[in-house]
Amino acid sequence: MLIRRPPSIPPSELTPPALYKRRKFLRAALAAPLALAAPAIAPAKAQAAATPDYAPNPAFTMEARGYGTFTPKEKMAGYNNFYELGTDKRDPAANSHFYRARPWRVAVSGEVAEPLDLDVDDLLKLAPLEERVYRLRCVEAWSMVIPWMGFSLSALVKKAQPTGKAKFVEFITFNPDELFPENSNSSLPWPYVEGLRMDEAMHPLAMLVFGVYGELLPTQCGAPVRLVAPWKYGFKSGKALVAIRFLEKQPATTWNVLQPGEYGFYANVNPNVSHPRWSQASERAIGGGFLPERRKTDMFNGYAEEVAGLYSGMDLQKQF
Ligand SMILES: Nc1nc2c(c(=O)[nH]1)N[C@H]1C(S)=C(S)[C@@H](COP(=O)(O)O)O[C@H]1N2
Ligand SMILES: [Mo]
Repeated sequence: MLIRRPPSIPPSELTPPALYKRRKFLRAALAAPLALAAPAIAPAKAQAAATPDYAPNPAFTMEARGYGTFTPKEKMAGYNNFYELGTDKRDPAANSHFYRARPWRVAVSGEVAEPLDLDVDDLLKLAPLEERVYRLRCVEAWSMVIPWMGFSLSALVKKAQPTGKAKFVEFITFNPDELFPENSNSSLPWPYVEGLRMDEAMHPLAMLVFGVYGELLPTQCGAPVRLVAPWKYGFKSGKALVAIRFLEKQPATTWNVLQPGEYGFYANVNPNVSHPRWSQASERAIGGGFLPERRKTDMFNGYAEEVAGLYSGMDLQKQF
């Protein structure tokens, strides 16, 4: 991952937190009795489907996790890593017309009793949709606090019924050379591939995400479906997934293959293990203020209580 100076964000792009809260309240109040009425917020542009119903998970609200402020939607949707749509942080939003996120199919295959080939709008009905506020911590030492909408990846894993041989799960993004050949770039070898160990994929924190801020995912955020594994650096959270494969062996993952000395397979957020070119001890927290705040990075991005047990007995300096 390259280091770049953050683009300056004009103040007009900021959504006051009060406005977001009010919209969210409206949606919550309207969702149940008026399920068939027009949605309170217009669905994101270029999204054919209506915003599905969802409920906040009380264990993952701003208050429950002790987060002071969330990242305004406009900041989150204007500062992205999604190399398929370009390498500058502003490219993914500017190039979001490169593909349509619907209709869209996701294939589940490999070491499973039940291979699946699902339309994304059926996939999102697999389990009740919840909103969870997670901090996403990029390996480039910035973080955002974002309300994600989706459900635990484990729901899909259970549905696919992995065989005893399945030890890893591989997440594959569309290939831009095929989806939009005229606009494809060669910044990475495509497709983008990420992976988790089976026990990580089964951990309830690992989330299959279909929306943010109470709406379906904008294209630049990885529409129509992505992973979010919040205790890991952001690059583990593959966007715009077309295939999920269960494997016996550890998959070859994009950044790990390119620069194994810099990006480990595990990529657990760890303030004690520096990137060879910069410290990971602190991060720029991109929040509601005009300037990002500097904050100390937490072990496992603040989710140590939940996930540390997955790594007992491992040398996290070596298996980073
Ligand atoms: N397919 C794909 N997924 C990807 C990336 C990418 O370039 N391509 N970038 C990753 C990185 S480095 C980060 S930090 C997060 C950023 O997610 P966000 O833009 O929604 O905040 O997406 C991850 N998922
Ligand atoms: Mo990242």
